[in-house]
Amino acid sequence: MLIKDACLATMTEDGRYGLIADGAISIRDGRIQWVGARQTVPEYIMDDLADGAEAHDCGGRLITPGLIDCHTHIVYAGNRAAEFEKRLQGVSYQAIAKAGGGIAATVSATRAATKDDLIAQSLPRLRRLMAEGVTTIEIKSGYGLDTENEIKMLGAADALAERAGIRVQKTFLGAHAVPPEYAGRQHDYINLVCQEMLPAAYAARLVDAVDAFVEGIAFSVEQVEQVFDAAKKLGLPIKLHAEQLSHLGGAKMAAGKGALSVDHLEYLPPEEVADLAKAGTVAVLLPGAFYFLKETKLPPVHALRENLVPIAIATDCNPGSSPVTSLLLTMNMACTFFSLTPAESLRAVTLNAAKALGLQDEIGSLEVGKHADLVIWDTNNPADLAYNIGLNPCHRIMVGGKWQA
Ligand code: DI6
Ligand code: FE
Repeated sequence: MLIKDACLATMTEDGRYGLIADGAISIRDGRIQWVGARQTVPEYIMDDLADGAEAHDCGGRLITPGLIDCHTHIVYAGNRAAEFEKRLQGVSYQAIAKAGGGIAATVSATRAATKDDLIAQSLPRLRRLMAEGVTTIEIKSGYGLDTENEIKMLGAADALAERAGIRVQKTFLGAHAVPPEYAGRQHDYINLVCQEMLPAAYAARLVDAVDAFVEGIAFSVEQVEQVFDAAKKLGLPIKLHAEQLSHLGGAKMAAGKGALSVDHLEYLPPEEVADLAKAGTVAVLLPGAFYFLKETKLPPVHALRENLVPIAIATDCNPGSSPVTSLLLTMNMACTFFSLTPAESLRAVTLNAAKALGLQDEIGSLEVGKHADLVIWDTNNPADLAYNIGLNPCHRIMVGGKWQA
């Protein structure tokens, strides 16, 4: 297939869109076979066209790589609107968690749900993201907190991929919170995560990466090191929720162990940014959670830029701290709250988001050999994606060379 008369944002150049004004892309076997200016389409592709290959005219529209939401908890049951009301009356997120609400409330609802319930409740959220150009999503477990329910969540994530025609990366987040039956026995729970839950989910082929939460309301750096060592034994990449509500040193530890990404980072001191740079760890910023928790402490964006740490952004879609199903709005928030440029925000949901998942050789830019995951937009200006609030210019999406409804 040849897609032509398009403005391409290839995202292959650092800090810029890598624009090709009158561009064309040829696709073969689900991958990008050639990309460049229309006048330079090679002979062999023109021959394929003459032999009946499909041609698609974009009418000058913008094409970007498919968007990647690299940090979500989209599979869960119920919602926490009542908790939102409490927080608006001045009760803090941490106080609600300590009183047995918060993540624990979603754990009860998720345990009570069947796998089919989880799929049915999560599908509308997933479709909403896809309608705005998301072609790859990372989905974490972490609301099951026992072997059976963590596997149920990851199985639902797998089923959603099939159902919706989207790429899904599954992340095991058994060390998200201490489940009620292990209250006061954190150490025993971490042993269960390492010795039973993670190996079982891995054996079921449901784990692409391992995540954890270092925080006062969750786990200590030492406990999470144990989880990461168990992940390493299985050859699995690691990532971490770190420095979201306080500075505990999780990001530094994770980078030291070669983490793919460290996520949130509002409380990361600028002097620890060099550790991320040295390890090639991606900084994943989550403006939806920053906004919804009314956080005021900003992540060290300037230091991340100075140290050339790749910045990704994601919705963090979850019922407690970021009930957000718009990656375009998230890009807008990254610009307004965190001072990213629109070009940085697009890179943060394409190539850098791919890096955060370890998939930078497969997706995230319009380059020969990568999967043909792309979005056609009803605009010719890539800055429009981060600029508009609530207007969705997505015209059509393609995943692996196939148009999606
Ligand atoms: N940080 C978050 O923002 C989500 N998990 C985490 O560790 C929130 C999870 C929730 O409140 O349900
Ligand atoms: Fe999260």
